[in-house]
Amino acid sequence: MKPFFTLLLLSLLVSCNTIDSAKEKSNLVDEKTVLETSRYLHPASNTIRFNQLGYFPKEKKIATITGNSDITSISIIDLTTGETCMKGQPYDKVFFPLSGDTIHQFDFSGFQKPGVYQLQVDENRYSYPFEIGEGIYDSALLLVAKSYYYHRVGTDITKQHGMKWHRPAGHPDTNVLYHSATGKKGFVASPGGWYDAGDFGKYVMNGAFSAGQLLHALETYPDLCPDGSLNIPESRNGINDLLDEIKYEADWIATMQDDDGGVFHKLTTKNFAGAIMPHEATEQRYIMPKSTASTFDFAAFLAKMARQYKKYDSNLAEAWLAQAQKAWQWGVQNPTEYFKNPADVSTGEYGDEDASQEQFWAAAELFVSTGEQTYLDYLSGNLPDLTYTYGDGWKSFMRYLGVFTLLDNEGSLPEAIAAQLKEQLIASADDLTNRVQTFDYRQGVNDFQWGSNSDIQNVAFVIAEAYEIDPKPAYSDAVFSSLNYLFGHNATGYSMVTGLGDNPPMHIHHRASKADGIVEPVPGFVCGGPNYYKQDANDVNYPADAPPMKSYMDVWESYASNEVCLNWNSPLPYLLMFAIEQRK
Ligand code: G3I
Ligand code: 9MR
Repeated sequence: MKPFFTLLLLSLLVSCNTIDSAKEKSNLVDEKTVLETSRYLHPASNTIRFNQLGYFPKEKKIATITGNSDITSISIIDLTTGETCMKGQPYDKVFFPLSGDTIHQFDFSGFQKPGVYQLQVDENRYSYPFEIGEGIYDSALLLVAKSYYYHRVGTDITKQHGMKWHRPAGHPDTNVLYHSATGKKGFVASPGGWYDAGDFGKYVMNGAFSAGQLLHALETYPDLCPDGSLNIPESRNGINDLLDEIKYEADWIATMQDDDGGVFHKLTTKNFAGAIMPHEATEQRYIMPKSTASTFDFAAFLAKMARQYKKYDSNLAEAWLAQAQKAWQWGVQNPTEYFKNPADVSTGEYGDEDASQEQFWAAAELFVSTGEQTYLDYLSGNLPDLTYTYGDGWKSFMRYLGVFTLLDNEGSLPEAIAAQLKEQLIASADDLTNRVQTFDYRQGVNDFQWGSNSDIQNVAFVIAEAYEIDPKPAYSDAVFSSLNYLFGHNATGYSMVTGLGDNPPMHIHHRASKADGIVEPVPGFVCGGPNYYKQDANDVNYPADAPPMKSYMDVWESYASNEVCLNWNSPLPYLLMFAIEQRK
């Protein structure tokens, strides 16, 4: 019975902590909230798939049970009493093309009583335990937002803030060499910021884009990661913790601008390091050439950041805004500086031969921050297409961010533009909601590319934004079912976030997690997810003829499906905040 009480205590701890209590919240971001897996009343089979974090009482609840054999009955067992509290029957068997599985589904939406349960399928198959309650996402939000702290470059991850994942500082980046392809010589300091992913590179495009998604969460839900909630070094400095964390990236990004206004694409070694700790990776790092896309992303992010930060430090906010305007001018004068790795460089390329989405985002943020006509003129003549294409992420999702910013400041827009943007956003959300309702596990993706988990979330992000304009229940259902996918209602049976759920990834492609000698990976990271194109150089033993949704392996070697990355985490705080606000 012991694990069982632990579970009860844990759920009490989670549900008793209200979102407005920053003090209590900070206690949640510690080891007690993660990797709590020894809590089954009956041994669980992971052939029963659902959201391993649980469900809000009134949410739609669908479990998917894989396997060919017929199922006659399914019950819900209350883990506090051991008693069966609901008995039902699944729908008829069907075949799921994306996963290649035959499945039954069980709809228990009608069951709304808060508590902790296991599903029992026929005589002796049991699910993982799951919770029904209003607090299911509270600690998850904090853990996921906190993950950026672990990416910090050039500072010790302390025991106080990093818990068992504390580690020495890596990469001071005080002596970074200009790569010869920049046309510049000598060393420069460009310290701080976040590591991009499982590798140690710092890439402006992805950093600025990810920080932009996080800032959008903060702008929309300013109270959900308040000061003191994340247990980071700046906690209790009077500034929202999520904003403090984003500033750590902004301070680095601001160093990446050349004197002429253009922005260097990335700061990396020439080749990826081995599986070593950050402080052991001491190869020379380089500033790589400028690019148009990075320059516009930089402009957008710093212009957005300036608005958020001005009430805390107006001088800094003004300096960022001036940098953003200078970057804009360079981008306009250099519209086709597309980045390609120099011949001696093989780190991530983040190549993008269409900077129009970055430019649109920059124009939107600059317009709202300055009110200047130039930016409105650009926007008016360049409204983007909002049809979602898989792979829309670091390369092109930022056009939506521009639209969200404009619609959040609708009053300063000409009416015709606001109307057109709304119409397009609703059309896009309708299309995406339809995809969610059609595909196997009710996720918005059927083409699983590198980082498919970010596609799953970005689809939901668009739908959640449309809900702000037109609160259709189908939209919120689609957001919830995307979260269900992410936390375990999917063909792999994994919750896709380290430290969350009963079956999270344990062997992510993340160098510190691989090299630190700690069994549990750094928590709060979303892994890339199924990738049908399986571009791993190494031998990864994907399941035989892995269908799209099963092209995932929880092994270090699979960087094409199991790496972690800034932009795969960055939609999640927003989605969890959306869900938390909808929980009643
Ligand atoms: O757009 C095409 C699509 O049309 C085609 O159907 C599909 C399958 O061939 O491929 C699509 O392009 C893929 C693209 O991602 C967008 O999904 C490329 O094949 C694929 O190679 C590319 O992967 C990128 C990967 O780097 C390799 O360059 C990922 O988007 C990108 O997120 C990832 O980023 C890396 C950084 O470079 C380094 N740091 C880690 C980070 C995460 O892995
Ligand atoms: O570890 C690298 C990862 O961060 C990148 O996203 C990925 C794709 O560019 O490449 C990984 O590095 C691998 C390299 O490309 C090929 N040899 C094996 C490396 C990982 O062990």
